[in-house]
Amino acid sequence: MSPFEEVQKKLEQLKAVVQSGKRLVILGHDQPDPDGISSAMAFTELSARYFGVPAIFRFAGEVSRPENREMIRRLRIKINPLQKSEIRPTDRFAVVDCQPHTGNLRLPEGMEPHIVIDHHPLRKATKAAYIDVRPDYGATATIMSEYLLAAAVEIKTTLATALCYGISSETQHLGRGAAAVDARIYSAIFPAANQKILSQIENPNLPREYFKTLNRALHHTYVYKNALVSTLGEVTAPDFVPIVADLLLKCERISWSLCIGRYDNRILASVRTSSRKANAGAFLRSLVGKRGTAGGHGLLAGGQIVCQSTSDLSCDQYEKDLRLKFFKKLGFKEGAEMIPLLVEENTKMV
Ligand SMILES: [Mn+2]
Repeated sequence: MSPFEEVQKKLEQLKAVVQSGKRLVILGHDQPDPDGISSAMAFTELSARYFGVPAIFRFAGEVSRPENREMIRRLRIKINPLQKSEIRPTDRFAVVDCQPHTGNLRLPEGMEPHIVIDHHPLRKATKAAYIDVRPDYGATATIMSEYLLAAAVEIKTTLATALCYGISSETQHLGRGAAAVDARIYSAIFPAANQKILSQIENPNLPREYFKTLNRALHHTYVYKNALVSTLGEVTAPDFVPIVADLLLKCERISWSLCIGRYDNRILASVRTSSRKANAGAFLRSLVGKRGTAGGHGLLAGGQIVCQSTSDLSCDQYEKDLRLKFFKKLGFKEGAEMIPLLVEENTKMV
């Protein structure tokens, strides 16, 4: 019995949907990350080689994490937004590594995807002819790699390198949220990857703005018990928000971090936790409420609130509310004090 018997059945169902169109258009979430990018690349290959249907992938927003920029540069990956003019009536649409109507995916107006492949928990609003959502997988890149392996499509060096980085960055080297299947699939494709490029991607040069933002972050971080909040103000790239949230979670005795930044008339928020029982996605959605959107999974989440302008006073209020709600949900009592990360004496949060 083939280890991929289940996946082969899925391939048959997926084939019918892909082949009902003349071309497959694959879309990933905004501010594309390695998991989304490599998943889209894998699907493009699967569609062209196994289903015989040409495919393209498109992403909105920019790639700003230094590692991710290094990835698209070293592997020569082209990231472009979907233009209305390039859509054809015979296209089929697939969404990878996210789900529609979650606020981090720009779909053409009125468009519902035909295919959704993701590892975030299934959302009620998600509807498509083909849905493969596996929240027990650490990365969508693992799901897509499994399809390629089951279809016996050769995984060439560039794609293997992208998928390895997709899986490893999403799971912090097969730790965070990873399952046995992630390690198994990673091991299967790792020999085909370019290990030197993988290492270069993981250790990129960092722009000066990174250090400036970090400086600001450290000076605006407040701790209460096992939780901390960092407020960045305006950032020059949206990815600084999750970068800082990741970094500050490494602080000893901290198991929850929230980072807030402002970019393009939006408040961006990232939550990280090391608590295995937590559901960071639902947690951040409850913080943001009806004012914005948020999504994620157990240990990490991202969200946004659109403001008229980020210099708007209501923007300050939203940020204050987010910080207070975050601490309150984690047991903060009125009148207790939040302590700045960098100084010893108790100074009230501003
Ligand atoms: Mn992912």
